[in-house]
Amino acid sequence: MARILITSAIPYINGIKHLGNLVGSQLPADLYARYQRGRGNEVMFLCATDEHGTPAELAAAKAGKPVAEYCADMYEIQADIAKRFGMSFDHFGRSSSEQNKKLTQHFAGKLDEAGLIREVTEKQIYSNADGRFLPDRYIEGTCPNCGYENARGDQCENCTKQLDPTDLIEPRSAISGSTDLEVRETKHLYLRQSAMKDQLDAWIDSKTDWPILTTSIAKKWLHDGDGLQDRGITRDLDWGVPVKKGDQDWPGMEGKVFYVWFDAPIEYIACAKEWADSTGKPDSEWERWWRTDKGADDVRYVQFMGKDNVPFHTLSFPATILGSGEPWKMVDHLKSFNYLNYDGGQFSTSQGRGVFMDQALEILPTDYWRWWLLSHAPESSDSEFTWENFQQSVNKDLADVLGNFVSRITKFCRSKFGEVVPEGGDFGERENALIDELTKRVRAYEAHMEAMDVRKSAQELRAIWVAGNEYLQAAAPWSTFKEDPKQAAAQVRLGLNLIRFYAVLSAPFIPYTSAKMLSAMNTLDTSWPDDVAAALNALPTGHDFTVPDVLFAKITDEQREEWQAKFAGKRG
Ligand code: B3M
Ligand code: ZN
Repeated sequence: MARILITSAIPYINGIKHLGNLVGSQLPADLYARYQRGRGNEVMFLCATDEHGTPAELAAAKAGKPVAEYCADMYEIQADIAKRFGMSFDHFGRSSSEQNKKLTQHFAGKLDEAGLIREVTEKQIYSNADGRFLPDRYIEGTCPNCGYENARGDQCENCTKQLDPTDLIEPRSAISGSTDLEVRETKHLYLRQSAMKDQLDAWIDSKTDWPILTTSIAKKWLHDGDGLQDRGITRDLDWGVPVKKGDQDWPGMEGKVFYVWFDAPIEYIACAKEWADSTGKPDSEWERWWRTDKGADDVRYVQFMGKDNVPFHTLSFPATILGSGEPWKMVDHLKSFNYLNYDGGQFSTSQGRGVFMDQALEILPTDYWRWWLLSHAPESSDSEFTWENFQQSVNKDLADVLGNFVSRITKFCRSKFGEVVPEGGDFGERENALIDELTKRVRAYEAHMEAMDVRKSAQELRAIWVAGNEYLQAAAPWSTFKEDPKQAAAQVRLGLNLIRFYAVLSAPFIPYTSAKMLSAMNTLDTSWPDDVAAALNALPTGHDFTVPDVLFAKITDEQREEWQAKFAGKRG
């Protein structure tokens, strides 16, 4: 039994995620976790909310809540919606946890001991009225490029030009509107990534099986321009992990916190401790996943994320871990995704454009979305959600191919033999040909799943469903029944067994439907079809079943048009 550690990029706390976020991290990670558990491997699947930094502060201010309260509320909402999307996390943690605070401070202390932190004095904008330094996005003013009056200090939303706060004409505080701003000196900590460049470069070079999308991004940051830069890891904010070295104060850093991207990946580790603590397990239980000196040397660690997160996971976080000099488990495989676009444009959280996780489930069950998103995952390039494509894929793949198969065979059996697996003759040539084809396809499906080729896995699974349909069409038990009821019974027995077989294979993609199929077939046997012929004999003659309700309703043209119109504008 292999041991597999899986993390998904941890979603920002500032609101419910859209489907583009979901398909780039949590959903494929869940697919992989479910598949590996299905194969009998030991899995630890972790995710959390990313709760620090300016996005959290701004969102809380907008919601009119203290930031800690906002995060606690939003955590519950995100945990609930992830659960309803079928995310099978072993633990869904919070980067604001006590465990993460301690571990983040611990790493900072170790990095400092190793001489990998330097202090830098910088100039930053201070607001006298607010009594605080303002991060870039807390400063607003007129864009020098297009004249837009509400440009932010980091970027103008109107013309997209990247800005420095000092570029803005008539800068003001986004918190109070005050123009009483001045430039002040402030001290920050920098992680000396440049000193670790060769070590990181060698580490990336050793990852020969990583997707090009992943390594090319890492290599670009290592070698383009002046090469890998040192990174500021502290901020002048109230909300975050207070800057300390271990449990010691850090002179001169009072009132400052670590940068959100410093503590967020550390939460992958802290989350495992949260899991152990919350379930009353000793530290050895989480350490066997994360400490190579405590059993994690035989763990395979896989990360899932969107491409914009890759630099942090290939460089900054590894620099933190390597720099600590401690035996932490490092990532073995990093699966990254391109972007999913929405109907001719981009999904956008700030503009409320596209379909968000909560809205999706208001109109259709989880598995419809899981199937479409995974079978169209933006792997080799960006991909696009359109309502036409969604309708077509649901109606064809799910309703016509899988749903129809299940409905036809169960109803036919009920009408001729009752709701019980009939006694029939032996399998003939047609059945053996099907078993051969399915064996080849299942092996291909396993290979794609192992390789995390999400789209190819979906295509293969669909082909496996199609093969059963084609068999049923050709064998036509409804015709066979007239001349040879015994042969028809054998065909039906095979068909009913195919339902269980499909339920097991399809569970990583469509877990809720898979559970319905297993329950209709009245079985708890979810064993993986290592031997396809044996798997198609799992339900014996005389085994009871029930005809399930329709598994997938087709999306009508009216529904499609209604949703298209409903989701065309901004989220309300
Ligand atoms: N929260 C960005 C994102 O949600 C960030 C990921 C952190 S992973 C440690 O895309
Ligand atoms: Zn502008």
